[in-house]
Parts: sequence; structure tokens; C-alpha cells
Amino acid sequence: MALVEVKVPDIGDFDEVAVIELMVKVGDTIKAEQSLITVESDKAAMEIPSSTAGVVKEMRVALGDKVKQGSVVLVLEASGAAETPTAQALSAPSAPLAATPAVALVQPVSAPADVVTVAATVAVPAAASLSAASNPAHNPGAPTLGLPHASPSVRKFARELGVPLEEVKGNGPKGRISQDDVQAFTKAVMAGATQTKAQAAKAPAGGDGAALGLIPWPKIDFAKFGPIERKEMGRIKKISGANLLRNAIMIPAVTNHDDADITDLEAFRVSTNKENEKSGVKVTMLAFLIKACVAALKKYPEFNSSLDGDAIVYKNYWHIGFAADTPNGLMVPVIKDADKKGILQISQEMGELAKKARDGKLSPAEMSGATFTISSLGGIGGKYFTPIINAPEVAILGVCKSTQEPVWDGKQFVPRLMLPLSLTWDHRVIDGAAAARFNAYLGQILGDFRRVLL
Ligand code: CAO
Repeated sequence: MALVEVKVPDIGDFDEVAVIELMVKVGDTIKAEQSLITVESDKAAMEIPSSTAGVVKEMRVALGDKVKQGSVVLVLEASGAAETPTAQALSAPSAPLAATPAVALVQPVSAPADVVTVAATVAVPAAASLSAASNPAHNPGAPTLGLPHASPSVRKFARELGVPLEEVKGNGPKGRISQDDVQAFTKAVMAGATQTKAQAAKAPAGGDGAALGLIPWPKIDFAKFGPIERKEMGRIKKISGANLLRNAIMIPAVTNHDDADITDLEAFRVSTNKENEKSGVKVTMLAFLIKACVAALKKYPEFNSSLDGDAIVYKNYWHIGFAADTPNGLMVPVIKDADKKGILQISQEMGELAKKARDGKLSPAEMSGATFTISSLGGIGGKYFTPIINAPEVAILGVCKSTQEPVWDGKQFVPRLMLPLSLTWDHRVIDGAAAARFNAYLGQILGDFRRVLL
């Protein structure tokens, strides 16, 4: 087997270019036309391929080295006969993202007299475009031999945006990063679908606890104990998970539990639905809860506020979010201006928004602007729970399933339909006494809805 030196070919106008990527290492078996290194000038990046198959015996360049035409890239033990000796000069690409043809010169070491030059042109196709939603561009754990594989113009583009190129997943040939990849990564970060390593280190939501000084998350090989199935989390779960973790950690939250007597309200709701059977709109308990919460929020405006630095922003609008369980995960559509709407309209809107949520058709506008949120598990069951505040809101009401309970009326126990309420509030903005008053007032309204008129 002949040993051959693979040399840098004619690289056109460039005297010296930097080696920015080593794509092979000693011991690798190289196929014909496989790229060996990437070199970069101030205008273009080029791959230097070999047209001869063989095994790499020695690397003669390292990352950061400057090379020029004739520099030996590596020594190869050729596994086949050298190909037709033709030389081809390398021309720099005319556009930054255009194909980058490159050639390598292969020279047998053992027989200098038989110097051959072998042409091997590799055309790198223009980068594929990428949608952030369909193919997340984040690639934090990708192994890199050196610098990320991208052209100078893409590097410049990433630098200008402050994008850490080493975290971007390249979708071009051999993982080459294109401008589209950088844009997709940026979009994904802006949409909250992913985080850069720097963000993850700063934000507890994305870290494994190290940023909080906690011991690392346990890494366990569950398969050691029994059969397992691993499934990646969906996009919505990932986004809501990061938000929930931030909100759970950053908000000093307290939950007050209480019960509301909804015996009369439920009877009214059932009779209203009987009367309106033909209208197609079903009046829900949640619609009454939304209306009752608006009344309580008006009476206790700090519950309808947000923290902004050292200031509390009181909102003079009442947009109520409600948690909806969907096949893709938790979503929170918002009933806008709930104070201006009647129970029938709220019920109808809620039905439409809940359907859209389940069908994955909610628009961002339909999920934004909430000033307070209700999470109702009433249709499912349970007694009380501790909902997590949906920042930047400062409170959330959790509702569970109403049950008939014996209630003392002063003379005897009577059966009453009791609704369990769980109010979680931000202790930076709200005091415990205010929370107890809020719940008590809510209970009074739900017990006798005429109080809303007072
Ligand atoms: N007590 C007893 N019964 C209740 C009730 C309550 N508090 N609330 C609703 N119900 C009844 C309804 O009357 C209905 O009964 P009928 O079919 O006999 O009329 C049944 O439960 C189903 O109601 P529903 O859940 O379909 O409707 P809803 O208006 O109460 O809720 C929605 C709509 C979108 C909030 C709900 O479907 C949902 O997704 N809930 C889950 C929310 C969630 O996941 N929260 C947790 C967030 S934290 O992870």
C-alpha cells in the first residue's frame, strides 16, 4: 500500500487560509471524495476533500494552522490506485451560501517521482431551509471537532445576532450551518422553545439545579430495574414546563383553601341550561366562576396586578385565563374583557376557545393578556390543589369538584353542594389577610350571585 501526502490545492486568490475544522483523525478510513478539513479565508470557507480512499496515518495540520497551496494536510495509506491525475484550481464561491467547490492534491510519499495530482471536486449544496417549529435548531450537545462548520458570512451573521454558533444545529451537508439555521435557532430562542447554554446557566428554568447551587439531577439507568420506553416531550410541554419551573421557583407563593356553597348557583345553572337547551350554548360553572372572580378582582385590585421592578402595575381591564387540558399539554386561552360579558357569552367563548386549544388552533393573541387565571379540575375530581401562578400575574384560582357535604346551619346539619377553592397568591404583592378576604368574598358571591350587583 502506498503512502500518499494529501496537499492543499490551488486555492485561488488566497495566500494563506486558516484551518477551522478537522473532519478526520488518525486511524479513520477515508472514502474517496470525503472532506478532510475545512479552511477559511476572510471571504469563504472551503472543504478540502480527498479523491482517494485510504486510512489516515498522520495528520499534518491542526486547528488554527495557516495553510497554503501545497501544504500537506495528512498522510494516507491508499487503499486503491490513484485516480486520473488532473489538477483543478479552487475558486472561491461567489456568494456566501453558494456551493463551495474544493479540490485536494494527492501525492504519493514513497515515490516522489510519481507525483500525481488528483482532482476531486465536492460541491456543497445551498443550505436547506428550516422551520423552527418543525425542526428545532438547537444542538447544545453536538460533538464538535473544533469550530462550528459554517462560512465566514454565516459566522459574521451569527456574531452580529449574538448567536452561539457552536449550539446551532447545521442542516447542510455534514452538519454545515447555514444562515437559515442561525435564523431558525434565533426564532426558537425568541419563542422560548429553546435556550442558549448561557441562558440556561442563568435561568433556573432551563438548568439542572447547578445554577441554583443544588446537587445535580439524578441520572439513573431505569432500564436496569425493568423495561422502559423513552419519549421526547412535546414542544408545548417543554415551553410550559420551563415557565412553570421559573414561576414555582421565583414566586414566593402561598395557597389558601376554602369552600364555597354553590347549592343555589348549581340549581340555577341546571335550570338555565334546561331553558336554553335549544340555544346550543351550555352554561358552565366555570363561566360563573369567571364572573365571580372579576367581581372579587375589582374589590381587591392587587389580585389583578403585576410586579414591574419595585412597582405594582394595577390593570383596569379584566382578562381571565382558564387552563385547558389538551392532548398536547396545558394551554391557557383568555376571555378578554370578562367584566363586559354575560354568563352566556362567556360560556360560548369558553367552549370555542377550549375546542381551539384541543385542536391546537389557538392564536398567540388568544393566549395573551390575562390578568388572572382559573384552573378548574372540577369536571375531573379532586379536593384541593396548589396551582402555580402564571407570571406575570400575581394570583391564580384552582377549583376542584363540588360535592354534597353536611353543613351546620345553626340548628342542624344540612346537605349543601360545596365547591373547593384553592387560591395561590404572590406574597410579594398580596398579604395573607387579603387572600383570605378574597376567598371569603368569592365564596359569598358564589353563594348568592345577587351580590355581584351590589
Ligand atoms: N364540580 C363538579 N362538577 C363540575 C365542576 C365542578 N367544579 N366543574 C365542571 N363540572 C362538571 C360539568 O358540569 C360537566 O358535567 P355535565 O357534563 O354533566 O354537565 C363536567 O364536569 C365536565 O365539565 P368540563 O370540564 O368539560 O367543562 P368545564 O367548563 O368545567 O371546563 C375546561 C372546561 C376547558 C376548563 C376543562 O375541560 C379542562 O380542560 N379542565 C382541566 C384544566 C386543567 O388541566 N387544570 C390543571 C392545570 S394545572 O396542571
